Amino acid sequence: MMEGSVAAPVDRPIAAEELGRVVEEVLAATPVIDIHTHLFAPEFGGFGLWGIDELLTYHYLEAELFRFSPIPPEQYFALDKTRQADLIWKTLFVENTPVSEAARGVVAVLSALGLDPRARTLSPIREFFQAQSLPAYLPRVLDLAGVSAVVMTNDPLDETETEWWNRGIQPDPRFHAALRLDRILNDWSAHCGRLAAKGYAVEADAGGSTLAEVRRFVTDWAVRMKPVYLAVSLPDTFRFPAADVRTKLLAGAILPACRDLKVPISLMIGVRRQVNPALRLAGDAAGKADLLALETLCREFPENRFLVSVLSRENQHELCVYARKFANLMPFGCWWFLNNPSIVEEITRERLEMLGASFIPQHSDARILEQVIYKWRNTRRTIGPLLAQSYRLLAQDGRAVTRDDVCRDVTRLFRANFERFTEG
Ligand code: FIX
Ligand code: ZN
Repeated sequence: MMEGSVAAPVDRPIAAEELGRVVEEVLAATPVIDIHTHLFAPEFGGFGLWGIDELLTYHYLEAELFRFSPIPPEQYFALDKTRQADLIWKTLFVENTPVSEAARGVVAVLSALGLDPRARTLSPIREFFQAQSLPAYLPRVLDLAGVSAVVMTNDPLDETETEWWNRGIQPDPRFHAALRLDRILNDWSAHCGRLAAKGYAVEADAGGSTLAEVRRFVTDWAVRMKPVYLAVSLPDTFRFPAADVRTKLLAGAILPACRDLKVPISLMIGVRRQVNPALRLAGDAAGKADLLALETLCREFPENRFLVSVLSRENQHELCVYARKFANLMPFGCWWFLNNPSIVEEITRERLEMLGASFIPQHSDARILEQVIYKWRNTRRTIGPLLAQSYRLLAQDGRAVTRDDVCRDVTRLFRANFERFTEG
């Protein structure tokens, strides 16, 4: 509660001039479910990234480094993590002003942790992080971010990750699994041999018993991971149906497995992987997708639920239109290159106008633990005024809102829509 403010009675209509403050208070007081991240529960050991060197070598900042520094990518990637972070700090934060979204995010994290974002070198900042112990530090970071639960990205064909699962670890209950299918659905020819080697009778052309066996593989991993959804990122060229293995596997194995498991599938559509391979993780880009594929999937598979994010700004409005047509479609997030206030504003306004509070506004996509602090601060700061403006228009049209209304809507947007869409 902000100093000096008196909470309005929950059933009293909120005066127009108070709406901004009440929405801000409710957003600040409502812990969110972060439905897509690359974070790992602490039980995964070193898999979970945190601290200043990881924050600075985030691939968003690496891409920005190469715009300011003449260092060739291969020379940069040959440096050790500490040297890489030193170079990014010097280039983006000392020699230049950190005005980009990702650079300002690091400043926000350091300030939230009581550290000096104008430090000339990283030594004092590194000392702080070296003094942290994860069991006490992790809840502090999640509390600072106002995050109560996190969904991970878990790849059953990543040998280092599966080693941890095979040890029978039980992830911290705040961390939920999402079973990621990119290698199967986007690169079957390169990975079908690995399933065969694990005893699944699959074939390169997806013939024979492949569909049943892929379904068995997914089910076997779902028993271990207990995923809240299955997930795949898809290129801008994604078509459905198409005369390809992906169509066979999606229609004949993955969607049936989702129905068996009673979980949605998350489709993240529009990524152009490795347009510049020299930049490694920073080498991906975005492309406008043909969402006719999504229309076909939602219509032809009414028993399946589709949790969908699209990477192209140009696809956002049609995603809203499709969400009006299909109740088994849940739009979520302002993904990756869209997670900037100017675009989050545009996307969220059109979603509120076309869908009311029946969508999931944001996810962090955080790769490093402390990123949730700035990504969720930005989300609250950007979306709060949009929600207040919706209420202002509603009041002008004859229906004022109460604090109860605001609490209900914020809970639905940042928690309940996801909980309901993923319940079995
Ligand atoms: O496919 C994905 O999950 C993307 O979010 C990532 O590949 C991407 O690197 C990312 O982290 C974007 O924020
Ligand atoms: Zn992601």
